[in-house]
Formats: sequence, structure tokens, C-alpha cells
Amino acid sequence: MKIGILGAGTWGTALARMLSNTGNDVVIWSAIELEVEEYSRTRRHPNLPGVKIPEQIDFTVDIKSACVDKDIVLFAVPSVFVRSTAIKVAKYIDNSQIIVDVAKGIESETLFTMTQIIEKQMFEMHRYPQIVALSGPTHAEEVALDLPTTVVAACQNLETAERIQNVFMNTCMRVYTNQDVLGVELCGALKNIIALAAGIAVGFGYGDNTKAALITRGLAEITRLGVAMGCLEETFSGLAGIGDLIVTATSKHSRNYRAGYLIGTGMKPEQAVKEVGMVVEGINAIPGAMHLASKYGVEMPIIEAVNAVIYEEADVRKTVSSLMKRSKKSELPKSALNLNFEHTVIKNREGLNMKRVITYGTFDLLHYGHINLLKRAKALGDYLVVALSSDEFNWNEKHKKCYFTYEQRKALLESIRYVDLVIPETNWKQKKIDVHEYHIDMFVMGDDWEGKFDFLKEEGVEVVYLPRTPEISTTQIKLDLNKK
Ligand code: C2G
Repeated sequence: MKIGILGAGTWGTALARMLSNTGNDVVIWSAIELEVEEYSRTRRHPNLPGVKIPEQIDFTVDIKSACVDKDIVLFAVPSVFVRSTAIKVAKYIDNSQIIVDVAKGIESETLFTMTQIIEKQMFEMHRYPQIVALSGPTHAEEVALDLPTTVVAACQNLETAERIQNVFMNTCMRVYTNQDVLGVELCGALKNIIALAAGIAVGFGYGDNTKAALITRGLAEITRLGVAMGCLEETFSGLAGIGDLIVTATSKHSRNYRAGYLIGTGMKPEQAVKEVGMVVEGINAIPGAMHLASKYGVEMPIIEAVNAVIYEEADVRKTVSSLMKRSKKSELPKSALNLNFEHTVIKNREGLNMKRVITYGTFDLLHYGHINLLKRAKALGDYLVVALSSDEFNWNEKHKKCYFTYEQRKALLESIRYVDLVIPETNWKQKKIDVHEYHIDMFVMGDDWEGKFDFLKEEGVEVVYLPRTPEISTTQIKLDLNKK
């Protein structure tokens, strides 16, 4: 194949070498004249010691010659240059070509992933090439030494992913296809931030336990965000997810880990990036990650902690201790009652149309008004999920000071025969996500909320408001008790 590589960085050069050695006709473009001249003459790359760049590879500063008449154009520029590079090359691209992106990141202003940026710029020039994201545990330094490596070729169009799989697959590189492009790109961008966290912790003096905790819980955060954005959960436990996180958060090759380590020792972020001497994508990805977390209402405490240390000069010890003091959590996102929840999903698959209902509330000082609501809600379907307002949500958003804690209110609800599953309600925005995550058919609320949640109909969910039970309320109970 004829392949144009945009970017003479470590990864672009390592891939160029591999693709040339496996018989492809490869040209590397760089915007930096000096690089082109030096690499072409010396056949060496400063970040790839001991590695010879094949003579067959051409270097050029003319970006057109790296695109025109190529079968594949590979974006290997730093994430911050993907948009400008895509603008430069769009006019040279035709629809028969395949664009492969290996840059990892989230654009802060638009929250776009790299292939989304490229696709947008191509559309502006009425170009519609297939675009593949290539991502996984692939330190360039090791690929350049032909050490066994695996990577994911992600494209909505499986056939295109398989074409790239064929081109990049060889005895040293094993390629897997995946059609969940957003999931693969989200992993690639956000794991760099978790790697920063791991480096900061170890640089500060914490140990391997802390590193393992950050890697494991960091992946849980990224997965939560990905699922909220409609990605496949399996992608995050794959090569682009846990695979790349392991290699980035534990390897001496990792710039993000090394930059984090230096910051953990007290060095300023700018200084640490200078010291590392290469692009630290994790730092660039933080603003976009923070925007996504708030846009989708997903808690990402580790990403927030890294943001505080990097951008708000927060003290590492205080930041880690606030992470340790967070409210107690179950590792399983759904409660133990979940077993028969999965059962209903399975039965549904067997064609038995089990209707699932959801309702939300505080349910403090549980009383017969609540029971009437739950009883009628359950009667409208076969399975009732209750999203119970957390203590923080009640206090911060509903200004309700509950008599019973979340755990106590949860225990009470779970003892009611009409209730099949209790999940936490932590923010106003989670309803749109919950109805998909829990395969909900109907949303039910007391009619004091009449009309407030009709937007859920757009999610394909029936919305029903039931008359409240008059004269009883938690507030009324408190007032009456105070009178005695
Ligand atoms: N309810 C009722 N009759 C009453 C009191 C409450 O039918 N006498 C219903 C409410 O209409 C609500 C449910 O019981 O559907 C839970 O009531 P609250 O605990 O007061 O719930 P609320 O604070 O309204 O929280 O995101 C939605 C919110 O979490 C709803």
C-alpha cells in the first residue's frame, strides 16, 4: 500500500518504519524543515535510540505529496495540531482513501475526539473518506524494536477496520477490530490523565497500592463516562482501555507517568513538561474530560483531583486524602437486587414482554403516601426501579435535610414488596441515562411533578404522573410531631 504519514514524531516514525519493513511504500511529512533534513540524512530519530529508519522511507515538507495518490493517510501529529493538519490536507483527500488517526485526545473547546475533528474538517470540503482510530498499549519505543504489540483498529464500518487490520498486522503487531470508535478514542484520551495521577502519587511518595487503586478506579470513572456517552462497556476492559492504561500508568516510556512523577515531586507542570521534552497529552485532555464529566453528569473524582493539582496548584496530600474520605461506595454500580433485574432482561429476551418502571424520590420518613405511589407504579408494569435521592443531592439540590440517611431510606424501600431495585439519584440529569441503562419502559412520578419530565418521551419512555395521596407528607409529619 502507498501510505502517507503526517508527523515525524516518535509514534509516526515507529509506525512508518514498521509499515515500510512490511513492504509498504511510506512517506513521512513534517512541518519542521530541520526534522525532515536531519532524519532523512541521519536515518535516526532522537527519541528512538538504536533504531534505524529504513532508507526506503521518503521525508517531505510538502504535505500534498504525503496525501495525493496514497491508499492511507495516517495522522500522527500531536492532538492539538489535528484540526489544523486536517484543514491543510482536506483538499488533497479523496473518498477512496482511508484516514487513520493515532493521535489521542479530546479537543477542549468542542469536546470532539480526533476522528470527529478530522471527519468535520473533511465534510467542510465535501470529502467523505473512511476514518479509523488506531489505539492501544503501543509504546513507540517498543514497536520500533519490533517487540510484540497489540492494537485496536476502530471504525464504524467493520470492513474498513478489517482492511486496516490487514495492513498493520504482522509478526510483531497484532491488530484487533472494534466498531465502538467513540469508546476507543475516549479510552485513549482519558487514560493519559489517569497515568498522570499514578505518576503524581508515586512521585509524591505513595506506593504501588495507591498506583493500583488509581488505575482500577480511574478505569471505573472512564467506563462510567463512556457508558453515559453510549459507548460499549466492553471497550473499556479491552486493549484501548485497560491495556493502554496499564502500559501508560506503569511504564518508564510513558511521558504522562513521567510528567506526573515530576509534578508529584513538587515540580511545576510547565517545568515537568519541558523536562519530559515531549508532548504530555494527559495535560491537554483534562479540560475536555472535565467538560464531558459535567455535561453527562458523571462523577470523575480522580480526573477532578488531577485537574486540581495541575491547574489549581492543589496540595497533593490534601487531594489524595479527600479522595480517600469520599462517601462509601459499592464496587457494583447496581445493587444486589440486581440479580432479578438481569433476570427480567433475560426473560425479556425470551420474548416475555416484562415492562420496567422507574420512579425518583427522597422517601424520607416513609409513609403511606409513598407506599400508594410505589404500589400504583409497580401495578403499571412488572419491575419497579426506584432512584433514591442521595444525602448530598437532597441537601445541595433539594435543600431537604433528611431524617433518615440514604442507606436507611434504601433499606426501608428495599423491604417494600413493590420495589425490585433501588439505585442512587445523585443529580437532576441522570434520568435520560438511567432509562437506557435500566431498559426502562415507563417513568412514573406523583402529579406534583406534572409535566416536568415529559422530555423523557423522546427517549422512547412512557411518562405517567399519578395523583398524590392528599393530606400526608414528610413535612406534615414533622410539623405534627413538633406540635406534640
Ligand atoms: N408522593 C405522593 N403522595 C404524597 C407524598 C409523596 O404520591 N402524599 C409521591 C411524590 O409525588 C413522589 C414520591 O412520592 O412521586 C416521592 O416523594 P418525595 O420523596 O417527596 O420525592 P421528591 O422530593 O418529589 O423527589 O428527581 C425527582 C425527585 O427526586 C423527586
